[in-house]
Amino acid sequence: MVKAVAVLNSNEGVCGTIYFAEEGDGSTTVTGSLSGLKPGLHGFHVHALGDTTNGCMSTGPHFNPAGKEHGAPEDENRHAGDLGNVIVGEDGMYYIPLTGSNSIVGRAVVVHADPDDLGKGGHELSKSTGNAGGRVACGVIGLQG
Ligand SMILES: [Cu+2]
Ligand SMILES: [Zn+2]
Repeated sequence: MVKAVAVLNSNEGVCGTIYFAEEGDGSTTVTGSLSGLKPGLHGFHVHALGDTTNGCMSTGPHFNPAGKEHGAPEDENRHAGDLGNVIVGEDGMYYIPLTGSNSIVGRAVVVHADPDDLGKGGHELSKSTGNAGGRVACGVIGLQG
């Protein structure tokens, strides 16, 4: 099993720790906790760059090695980094590798102010970002022993 972790911080009082564990079948379990978020759904993505020199703004767009449109985690046409929405207290399983050429290690996990419409909201940003609003907290994904 390969494990990774991201410690999320923000200037807005949101913080948390997200754990990734890749199993032998290639699925990755995402667990962890976030505090300081307003109740409801919040867009939750892996962004392409592990660069937080300008806070969450410098983490780039959604991680998208296959050049697809934004979508839901269960969609065929989706960014690899599309993890949907985080509901505080709920853990999920995804296909996001921690090894190989499409590894998310060294990239950033970002939580947003608003719900991700999963590409179906009809907004001009739906097909690129899910119109999930501001980037309220983020953290670089690093390997964990
Ligand atoms: Cu995002
Ligand atoms: Zn996306």
